[in-house]
Formats: sequence, structure tokens, C-alpha cells
Amino acid sequence: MEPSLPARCRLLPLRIRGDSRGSLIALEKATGVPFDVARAYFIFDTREGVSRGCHAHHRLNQLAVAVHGGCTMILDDGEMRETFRLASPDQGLLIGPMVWREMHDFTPDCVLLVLADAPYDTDDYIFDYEEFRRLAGS
Ligand code: T46
Repeated sequence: MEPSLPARCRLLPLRIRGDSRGSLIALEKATGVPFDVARAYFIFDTREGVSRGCHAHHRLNQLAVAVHGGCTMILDDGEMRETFRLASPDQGLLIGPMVWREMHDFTPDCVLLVLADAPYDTDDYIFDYEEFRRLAGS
């Protein structure tokens, strides 16, 4: 069953272009990416028991795909908090602005690909949860 996600978050089913050689998934506007991609990064080799994220962004839109392995995502819009497992290469997770995100329980082989609509900018981060709650409520 699809998880109900907080505001500004959405699951994006990704079409697998499979043939006898194997599988391919393309990420672009035509396949549902709802923004112009300004940056891509991927997270891998995450150590056992380590958590990542634990912040929100003022403006950033992102699409996260567990292209290999998986991790548990916690998403929080300031009112609703949802936990679910992101662990399939044909499932994209859109995370909009003002969403607190945490990533836990990475499999050792997890490769998390993230597309973003803006360059890396430390000023866009909110690292304090209470500040996030205050801004989300205003
Ligand atoms: C997010 C989650 C899903 C860069 O130099 N450029 C970049 O584009 C990024 C994202 C990071 N960095 C540097 C900054 C740190 O020295 O890479 C190091 C690790 O980044 P960070 O601690 O921010 O990684 P996560 O996994 O906690 O968070 C990242 C993204 O920062 C964040 O936007 O939503 O992945």
C-alpha cells in the first residue's frame, strides 16, 4: 500500500525500459521529473547504524531514488511525520521545500541518487528542528 506522505512530498513511479539485456530508467521532464535538474549527487558506502539528513531546506526541490539497496526515510512537514522504506530503483521520492528529512538503516550496498533543482547552497539548510517547526508553522 502507498504511504500517505507529508505535504510537498510525493512518490513518482519510474518506468523501467527493460529488454532482453536488462533494465534502464531515464530521469527527465518527459518521465515525470517536475523541475530542471541543476545538480545530481549520490550517497553510498554509508556506515552501519549511521543516520543522514536531519535537516530541511528553505527552497530546494529534490528527487531521491534508491538505485541499489535501500534506506528508511522519515519525512516531516511540521504537522505530519511519515516513515517508509525507499528501496526500489523504480520508485522516485519527490521532496519539496520545508520538509524535515532523515535517513536511517541504510543497507551496506545502498546507492541513493538525488537530483536537485538548485546548486549546493549551505544557506538553504535548516539544521535545527525547533527552528524548522517554527518556520513551517508561520
Ligand atoms: C538531502 C539529503 C537527502 C557537497 O559538497 N555538495 C552537495 O551537493 C551535497 C549534497 C553535499 N556536499 C558535501 C557537504 C558535506 O561535506 O558533502 C558532505 C555530506 O553532505 P551532507 O552532510 O549534507 O549529506 P546528507 O546525506 O546529510 O544530506 C544530503 C543533502 O545534503 C540534503 O540536501 O536532502 O542528502
